[in-house]
Amino acid sequence: MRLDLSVYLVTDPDLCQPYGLERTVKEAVEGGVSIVQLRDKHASKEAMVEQAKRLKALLAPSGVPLIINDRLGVALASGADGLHVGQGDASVAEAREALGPDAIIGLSINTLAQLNDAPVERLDYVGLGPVFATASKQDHAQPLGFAGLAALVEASAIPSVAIGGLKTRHVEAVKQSGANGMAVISAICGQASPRAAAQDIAARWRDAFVTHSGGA
Ligand code: TZP
Ligand code: MG
Repeated sequence: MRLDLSVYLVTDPDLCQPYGLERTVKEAVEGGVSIVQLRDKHASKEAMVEQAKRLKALLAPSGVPLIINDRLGVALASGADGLHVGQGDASVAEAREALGPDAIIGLSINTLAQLNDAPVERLDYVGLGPVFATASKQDHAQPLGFAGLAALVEASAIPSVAIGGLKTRHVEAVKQSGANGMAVISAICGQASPRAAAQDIAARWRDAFVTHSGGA
């Protein structure tokens, strides 16, 4: 299965409240989200495994992969398609060993040094950010801006997805940076219509004209 990072939905249990997690994800996928990450900093392992199984079942007909944030044990127990880890989380080597060669594994990157240290041979993609400051992540690193994003995209040997404060109006600039996709929480979660928001991002991504020669 080809990895499509173009419209990458990261969920947040609070921000997805208005419609609930499952309806938000269902509508967002109908709108054109290409990959979903279940992110929950506070749920117990058991609750997150159950949530992941429900999302996995909901996503199955669409073929959209489900990625688990941080928790290798949850990814293993739920049959999710992969894991996304941050700099301080489970090691990529351990995750690859446990999840096997077909799992989708991503790593968050904020600096060139982190990118240079990344075990890219064990990774499928890197998440580059935050592009902008955002209220959706408490402890986020220094924002990169589009110039910083483009420099990291250029330096990355593997596909990348931009994240952090990105809204529908940023789609063209993100695509122009050479990134393979745009990851969002609040531009979809909590919007009046998650379906319409996802549709808008997906259509703009598809139609955006860019002058770069293409990312990894
Ligand atoms: N990692 C870096 S920024 C961020 C994460 C999980 C939050 C992105 O949320 P939003 O609402 O799209 O800014
Ligand atoms: Mg993390």
